[in-house]
Amino acid sequence: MTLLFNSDATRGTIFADILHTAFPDIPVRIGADSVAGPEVRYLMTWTAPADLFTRYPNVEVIFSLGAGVDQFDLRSFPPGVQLVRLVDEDLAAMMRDYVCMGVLAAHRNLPEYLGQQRDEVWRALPVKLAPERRVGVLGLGQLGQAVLAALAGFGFQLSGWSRSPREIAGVRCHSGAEGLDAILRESDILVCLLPLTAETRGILNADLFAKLPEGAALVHAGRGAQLDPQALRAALDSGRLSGAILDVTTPEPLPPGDPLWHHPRVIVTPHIACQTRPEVLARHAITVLSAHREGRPLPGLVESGRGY
Ligand code: NDP
Ligand code: OXD
Repeated sequence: MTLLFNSDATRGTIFADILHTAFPDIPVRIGADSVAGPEVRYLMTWTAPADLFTRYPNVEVIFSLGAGVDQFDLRSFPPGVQLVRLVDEDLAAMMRDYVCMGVLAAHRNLPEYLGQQRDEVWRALPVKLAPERRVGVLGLGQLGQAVLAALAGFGFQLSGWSRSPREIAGVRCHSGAEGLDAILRESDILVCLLPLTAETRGILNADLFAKLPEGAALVHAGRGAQLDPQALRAALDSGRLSGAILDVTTPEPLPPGDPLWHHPRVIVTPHIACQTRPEVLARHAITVLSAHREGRPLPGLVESGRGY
């Protein structure tokens, strides 16, 4: 019946206190060494050891400590073990803020101006109004939709892309492999908020960059393995792309000396678009555990067939 919070004690203690008020009958243990594996029924973790299911043979629900679940090998999940990703309004709000910052930075030529500042160059570039700029968002899930709702307030022309068809007011929606070219054609600023799956690995590549309008910019907050960094550098150097704001890289941390650190039109942040606070993790766990007890579908349930 135990819930194992397999992460740091600082967050774990706050998490355990909040969870206890809702579920006093579920003991929370913090850290992998704090409990015998067979006692664990609920596991909250970011990392997924190779021996996950021999170590925790009685686990029923695994909670990812984030929205992404690409660290888990879904094919290894025994029948009946459910995986949930983090779904929460605070997470969506953090991503909304980050992507708006990135889109506005690209819209107002910040990558170029930062390069100019380093070179002590005082040179104005033409200014466009938001309605003259097209922003395309890859991924129309909890995060993509929150981002689009906020970007609408600036007046950008908006498009989105998902696996299955979606309808979002004020957004030109495209879907499936056949919809990808269409969104690329109409994205002066391309935002990537896709989960990492077999289909999306390496999707931000030379082929994709070639289909964007000349001088487009990239805001990437999905997963590092979706981006081909050499293709990005080539596209920036040839002028096909004007700038990139990257929150995720491969590997992470980006190693010292990696060319992306010093590219004049790249802004790198250390995977901080969203941070998972213990209060948010507890709120999410309470929602999921309530659903689990009542036999309802779990919020954020990952479908192994789709990989996210
Ligand atoms: P969701 O599962 O809610 O949404 C995923 C979206 O991507 C859906 O619209 C889905 O389509 C679409 N999608 C998936 N595969 C494909 C495909 N092959 N082709 C087209 N569309 C596809 O995820 P979230 O919005 O919660 O999170 C998205 C990702 O953001 C996470 O998986 C994680 O990698 C990243 N992330 C990064 C963070 C950071 O700090 N940088 C923080 C949090 C998340 P459909 O609607 O048809 O299902
Ligand atoms: C997440 C992340 O997936 O922070 O939540 O990347």
